[in-house]
Amino acid sequence: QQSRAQSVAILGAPFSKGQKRGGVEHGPKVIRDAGLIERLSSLDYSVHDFGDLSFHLPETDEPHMNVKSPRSVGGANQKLSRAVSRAVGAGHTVVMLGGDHSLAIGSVSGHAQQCPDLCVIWVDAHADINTPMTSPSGNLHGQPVAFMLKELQDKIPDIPGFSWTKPFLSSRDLVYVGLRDVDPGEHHILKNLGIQYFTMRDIDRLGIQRVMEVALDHLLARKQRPIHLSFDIDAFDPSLAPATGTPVNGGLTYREGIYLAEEIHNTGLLSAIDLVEVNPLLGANQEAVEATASLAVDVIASSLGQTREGAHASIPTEKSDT
Ligand code: EXY
Ligand code: MN
Ligand code: MN
Repeated sequence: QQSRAQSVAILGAPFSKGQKRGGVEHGPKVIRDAGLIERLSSLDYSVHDFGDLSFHLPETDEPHMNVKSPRSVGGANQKLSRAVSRAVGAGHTVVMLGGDHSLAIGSVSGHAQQCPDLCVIWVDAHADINTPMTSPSGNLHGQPVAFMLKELQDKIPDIPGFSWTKPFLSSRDLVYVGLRDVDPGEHHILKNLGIQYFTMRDIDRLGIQRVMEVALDHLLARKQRPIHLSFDIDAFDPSLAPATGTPVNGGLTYREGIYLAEEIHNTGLLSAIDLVEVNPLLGANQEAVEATASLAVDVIASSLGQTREGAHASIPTEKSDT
């Protein structure tokens, strides 16, 4: 049914300066420790683990207006953008392990350099679409989408560390799933730009099956195009993903999250995944951390073709068989 890319590139991005809580830079390690490489290898991919990027952080990084750690976030994303672009250009499906969600600026922009017609599915409790003006916190992990959208170009001031980037995504090529904590300024942007989004309430009403059908139709009906899945682990209910920095009650169930991932795989168009905001220092205990990391692995594996019905190696077709 679907054509599978032959190779997956794993890129670790141990970075936390898009928010205040330490520990999210250890996300790549705990996700690997939960068995990511083995799981993807067993799906028949050739897995290229490029290890972790090393980010050189400036010694001082004063806030610019309200924006915190702008040079650190800008510089890390510039480096990540180049790495993702290179990996996509080399023919890999890219799996970027965060780190906080500000990393999507680099990840999606690097992907877009190779695939200018890509679309984005943003799975998150939060919309991450504050501009530096609307942000209540100044944390850049609540703002990455604003830096991507062409329609918000005028709303983004010059910020130190960000001169390399310019907006590349149309708001109609973005869909959200899982929202339940949206700031007033973000809600205004979502409505004003007519962005397609599905809150947890929409999932309650329609079911995840219908939500994914409409979401994928919105992105793909006009044209088949590469998909960038930006998956924030806090989209899941905190009972399933406790080890994360900004948990919000009432999130995705395990089955909703896996169904979503399976449907994205079934398009045959997935080209890059971000898996972000796993913070091993925030779990109540080791068990909570391992559950969160294992959930991250399940989402990535399902997005890349792991099925609940099982699978077997392809059998040579016999001419007389129908
Ligand atoms: N909307 C809030 C802010 O902008 O500060 C919270 C953002 C949390 C972002 C998390 C990672 O998705
Ligand atoms: Mn997020
Ligand atoms: Mn979030």
